[in-house]
Amino acid sequence: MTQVDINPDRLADRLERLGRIGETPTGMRRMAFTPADVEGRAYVAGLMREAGLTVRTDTAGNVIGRVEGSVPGLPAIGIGSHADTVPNGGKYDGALGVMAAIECLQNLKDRSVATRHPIEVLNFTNEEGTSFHTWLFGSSAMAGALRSGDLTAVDVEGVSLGQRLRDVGGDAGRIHEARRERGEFSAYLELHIEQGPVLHGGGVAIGEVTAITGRAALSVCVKGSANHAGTTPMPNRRDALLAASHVVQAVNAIASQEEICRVGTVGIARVSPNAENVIPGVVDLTVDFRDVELDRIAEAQRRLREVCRGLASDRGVEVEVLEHGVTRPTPMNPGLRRVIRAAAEGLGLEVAAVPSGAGHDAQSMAEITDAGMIFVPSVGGVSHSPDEYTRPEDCANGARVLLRSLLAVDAERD
Ligand code: HGY
Ligand code: MN
Ligand code: MN
Repeated sequence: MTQVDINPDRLADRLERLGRIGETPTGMRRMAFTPADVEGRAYVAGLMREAGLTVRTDTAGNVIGRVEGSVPGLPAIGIGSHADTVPNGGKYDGALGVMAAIECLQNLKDRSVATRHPIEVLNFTNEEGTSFHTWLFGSSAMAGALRSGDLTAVDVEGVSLGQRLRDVGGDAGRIHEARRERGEFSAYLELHIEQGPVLHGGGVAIGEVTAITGRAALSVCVKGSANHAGTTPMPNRRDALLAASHVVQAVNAIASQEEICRVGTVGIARVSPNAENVIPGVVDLTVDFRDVELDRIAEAQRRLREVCRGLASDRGVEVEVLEHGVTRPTPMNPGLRRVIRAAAEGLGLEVAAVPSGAGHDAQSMAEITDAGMIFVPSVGGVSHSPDEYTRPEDCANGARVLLRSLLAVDAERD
């Protein structure tokens, strides 16, 4: 078999070029459906074509590059990730998985190596869920796992996700056409930065992911009474932000003190009317609970609702808790974990089994095929920040393990 490797310099250069699309002084702002996202998609599609792939965009806006296999009728092997970022995010989250997947196919093409299976490189839409509470959007659509409200969710400008989809070549009216059936893929592999401290802290080169966390995404709306900050006596106030501050404390305590679930975060707080001389009338919060046990996520939600009921009666405010979606914890396929471990060891790289505290498109793909994930170290465990960094040699190691895993899966399956 022709010795196939990746080109580390080309991978690093292309990651850097993608990292300049949507780059701002405060970090990456290539959020889904923005002009930067559209530009990033065009760059990715061009590289897919250069790697000899036939490129299409499905009705969920997923950019899909495909090359046929040498054995007719085999299901595809999918590899990929996402190119959208969180606001003020980093250059590696998602981007590494997409760029490395293309790098693998570029090398197969350059060395005229044909795989038995068709290969599909997948760049999923709106993995981060920015603006719409709905994460893993494109991969959920592919897996037939969209939630009822996903397309009608509106952003702060009142524009629905369905309308934004048109900006990236999708079509909400035909979203069902993005669905792929079980059996269309033989396996899905995703390379991703760990986004946590384990690998870098332990000096370990590769992570083979054991399972991906579950998550509940909620919003809490606290309604009090807007009033004059100067003339309203303290006892007469229905201060929505004061009440909301107790919700923020409770979300933190549910995870850090009561240890009901592993982590709890309030990421967004919108105050209305948000004026320095007006007592806040309405506050909208987002709540993100995560754990590898679904019942602990459910218990965290129950506890939050209990706290909110207490606040409503004690502070004379209205509190509404809305669940946007619950994503189940997802174990990675044991056979693919073995393939990834063997690929890393075959390259002389130390490998550790690690859970994922972040969500990934692989957990959608696990609904319709066997899914496996490869992690590489995040320096200092930092992610979703402009300080997110993974060393070029670690990016190259990850891409090499992805390529070897892809070839192993191609050789041994079907
Ligand atoms: O939020 C997450 O875990 C992922 O980065 N979308
Ligand atoms: Mn990601
Ligand atoms: Mn992310």
